[in-house]
Amino acid sequence: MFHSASLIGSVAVVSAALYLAAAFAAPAQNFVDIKPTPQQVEWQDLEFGVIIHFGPNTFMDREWGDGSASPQVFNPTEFDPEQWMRAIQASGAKYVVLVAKHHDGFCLWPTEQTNYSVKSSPWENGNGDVVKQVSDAARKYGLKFGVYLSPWDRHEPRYKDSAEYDKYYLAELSELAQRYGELVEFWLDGAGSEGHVYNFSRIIEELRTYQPNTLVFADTGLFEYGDIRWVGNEDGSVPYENWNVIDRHGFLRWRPVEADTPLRKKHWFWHPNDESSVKSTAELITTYEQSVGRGGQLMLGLAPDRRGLLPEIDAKHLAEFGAAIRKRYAENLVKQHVRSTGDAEVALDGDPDTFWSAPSGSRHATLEVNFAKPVTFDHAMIMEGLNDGQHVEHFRVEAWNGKEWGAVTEGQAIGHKRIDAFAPVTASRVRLNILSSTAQACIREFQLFRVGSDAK
Ligand code: FUL
Repeated sequence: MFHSASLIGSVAVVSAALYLAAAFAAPAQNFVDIKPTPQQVEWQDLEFGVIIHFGPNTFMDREWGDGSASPQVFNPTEFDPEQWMRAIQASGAKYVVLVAKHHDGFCLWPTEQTNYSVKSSPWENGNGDVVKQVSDAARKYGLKFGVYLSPWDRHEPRYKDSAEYDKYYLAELSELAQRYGELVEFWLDGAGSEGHVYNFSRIIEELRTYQPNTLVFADTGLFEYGDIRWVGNEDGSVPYENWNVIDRHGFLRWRPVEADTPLRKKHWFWHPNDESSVKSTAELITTYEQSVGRGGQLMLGLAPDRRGLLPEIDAKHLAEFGAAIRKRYAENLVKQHVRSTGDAEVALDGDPDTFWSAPSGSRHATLEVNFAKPVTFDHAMIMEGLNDGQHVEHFRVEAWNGKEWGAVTEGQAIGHKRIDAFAPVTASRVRLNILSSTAQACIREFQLFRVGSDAK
């Protein structure tokens, strides 16, 4: 009988190697395979939210409190979050994130984890709960609610000990996750945390226990497996072609971008004599078009004052901004097109809940719109259906000049919403030319507008 110890040995080595290769091989991934969760789809449809900063800093003319402020300073005299919500609703925002604890460590709810909270303040004799009142007011006005809980804590002595602080932070988060109803977003802020180690996997697991649908916002460097990513600046602007899928260490993940910026330039908290820094309607429209209009989410920072009210001027600017956006995109010229029997009609009906799919398996497609009389337009708004992933990689809007198609605007990513501005064009045939897509394109809406003289 032929027997070779060395042959048996080599077979064993080869099988072990194959076993290890199979066990450790990462699944092959491609951009086109990555899809959003239902929660992300719903969240991206919200488009615009606000983040509210209010606390001891408001009373001390500070942006970053060092944690030494006495709780006695927190004493709003006319606290009325419903007044905030009326202004927020008028702006067109769909959700509210409240800073429940900023870097100074002061908690706006009566937490059981520390006395450094509203419990120790004179406001409502220490019996008030800002988080409760704000969440109730938001829901009353049809706005979704979320929280920001600063990891960096300049007051809490346990901050020095990572493991002890993790327990403290986890306990705070559990209270927020269990007491205030459904949270749409949890904002993890990386400021001040350089060099500190947190067990975010554990912390987020705890959050998910109580809030399976909450989306976690974080800088990709702070928490790798967040659901939403920070745009990378505080200008409220997406400065790049916006792809929803990003790569973290070779793993692709759907992680849409949120672009945050304060209503008052550079200030997240309220400061006295700062009215001139409230952004104008024109500035806010630019911000909107550079965030929502680039497939991102706009997160506008609001700051109630020492009365506990949104200053009248801030409320006025919010209302004017909301009205200006509604007016600007009220008259979709595509609605005047000559209808056909084609299935593309659903992308031209003004209804983002219906969508057109390019022919199955196609990598290139066109969507044409015909008008009985020429129309003049200077803005195009396109929405890509993202449920199956972000597919469009190169597109043009083109107009027919009687002889040939000419480019009106051109780009790469479309994503949730893309708004392009250009010099006025007059034409009776216009098309969306999808030059390249990784799988068949899905278009929810193709709209055209004549915005007028302030078109960029
Ligand atoms: C930053 C913070 O340091 C600011 O104070 C503010 O809260 C902003 C929204 O995030 O990282």
